[in-house]
Amino acid sequence: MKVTLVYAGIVGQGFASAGKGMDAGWINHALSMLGACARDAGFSVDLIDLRALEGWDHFRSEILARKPDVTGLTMMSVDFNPVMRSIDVIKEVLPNTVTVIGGPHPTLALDEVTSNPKVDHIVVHEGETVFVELLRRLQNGEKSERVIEGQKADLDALPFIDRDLFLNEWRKAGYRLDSPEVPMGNLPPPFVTIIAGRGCMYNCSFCQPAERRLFGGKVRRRSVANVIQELIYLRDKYHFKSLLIHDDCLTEDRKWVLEFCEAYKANGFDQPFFCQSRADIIVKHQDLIKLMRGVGLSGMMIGFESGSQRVLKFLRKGTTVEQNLEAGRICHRLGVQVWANYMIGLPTETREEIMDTIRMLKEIDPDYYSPAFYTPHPGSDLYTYCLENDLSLITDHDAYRRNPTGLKIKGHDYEFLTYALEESRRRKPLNAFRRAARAALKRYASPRKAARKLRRLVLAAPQS
Ligand code: B12
Ligand code: SF4
Repeated sequence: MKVTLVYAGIVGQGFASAGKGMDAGWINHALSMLGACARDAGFSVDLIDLRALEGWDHFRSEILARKPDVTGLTMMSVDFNPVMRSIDVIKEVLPNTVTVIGGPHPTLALDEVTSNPKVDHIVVHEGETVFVELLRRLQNGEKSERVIEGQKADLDALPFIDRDLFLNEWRKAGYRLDSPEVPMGNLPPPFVTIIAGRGCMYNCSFCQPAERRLFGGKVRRRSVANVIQELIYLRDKYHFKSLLIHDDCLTEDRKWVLEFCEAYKANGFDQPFFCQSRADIIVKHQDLIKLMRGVGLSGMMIGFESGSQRVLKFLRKGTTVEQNLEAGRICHRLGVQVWANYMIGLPTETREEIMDTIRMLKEIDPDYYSPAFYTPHPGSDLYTYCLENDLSLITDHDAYRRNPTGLKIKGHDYEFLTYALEESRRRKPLNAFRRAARAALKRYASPRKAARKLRRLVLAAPQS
């Protein structure tokens, strides 16, 4: 039986975007995992990535060419429109092909997906076991429920995800990088993203309880040995030179991280890596961050969110403004790059509180700015708050992007938010000068570069 997975994440960069930044240059872990599971169970699997196609006509001809018996699509809330359009195309050209959808949106907003009769099966929660079971049933001509409840996977028992499903498609579309994914920040290629666990123990109101509903209340992490095995496989196969560990908050489990650092070094890895963390953890566990830095930690994506203590409390972030500032200082001191995630335009937020966030960013002086206009995401408590208070301005799923491209909720002035966004990214002159000086020093005065230059001069000198 032929299974074609379809990745329809084109709301950000559109068609023909494969390889453009993290939005279009990163693989989707859910489909790469489900593909590996189906392949291991003996099914023939391929993948269509809309980001590697020219448009809907191209998708139509790809579906016709591949003639799948079953298609599997993943859906975040923002992917709703392109996923549903893909389903329309699939049913139009191959009416007998079975369509299966899973992912965060079907799990968190099931009714919106069940209402489309062209969707044959919907998997909620984790899909590995039930997807393979569904394929077996379909192959045997057996019936299956329309809405299928997923099962928590034993993470160590799962196969490693199949990155080639994406990479091969991108290469067909002209992707030239010798890298499974497009590097973030200043990390060198080849670059890979990996996921070591599922779930998050924190309770931020703009996120939870969605994460708990997706993966359960308890964080599950793969064993260190299993993650290291995958890294060895990735080193052999792709010779990766950097990576991102994309867990929601890798540093929440100190014991795991300590064991990982030891094993990473012991197995000969020194590739720089990024991970996600929180300000309170960085402040409380400076020694851990130092240790991570010692084995390759290059940068951390930190959810600072706001420079107002009242707003942080409203968000149930569990951190303080002082911790945000201190976390920034610690990272700078240790040479860990700071990728600052923060939001403006939140419910109840005042202009003065937004200015507090701007002031905080100027103090933190991050290496990378990742601002968002607050966007109410289905499944979170703050989304419910926005609905109850008639605040949401979102009328189309395409707007479920946090990227600052338009107003998401009532009560804010778009012009002011746009100004605030620009201002939050303007460095203090002294910081800008320090950075420029450091970059120049690195460029022209690194001992290695100076030695290389000297060697070139010596070799070029006329021999007597
Ligand atoms: C990696 C990641 C990204 C990457 C995505 C790379 C990519 N190409 O996929 C990047 C950084 C680009 C990204 C961007 C965004 N992301 Co994101 N991202 C994540 C993150 C951290 C991990 C996702 C992941 O791979 N998880 C591991 C896999 C295995 O889990 P899974 O996807 O849920 O899949 C399992 C089940 O859902 C199910 N399943 C999923 N699909 C299917 C399909 C079938 C057929 C079946 C049977 C089962 C099934 O089975 C899978 C295995 O068990 C999650 C948080 C999280 N921890 O999951 C957020 C998350 C998915 N992102 C989120 C959001 C909001 C976004 C953005 C909208 C943010 C923005 N910039 O505005 C964008 C949208 C991108 C787009 N599609 O256009 C939200 C989604 C909320 C929602 N209601 O949809 C999450 C949950 C974070 C959060 N808590 O807010 N993201
Ligand atoms: S925002 Fe981050 S830390 Fe907070 S609950 Fe969500 S994943 Fe966890």
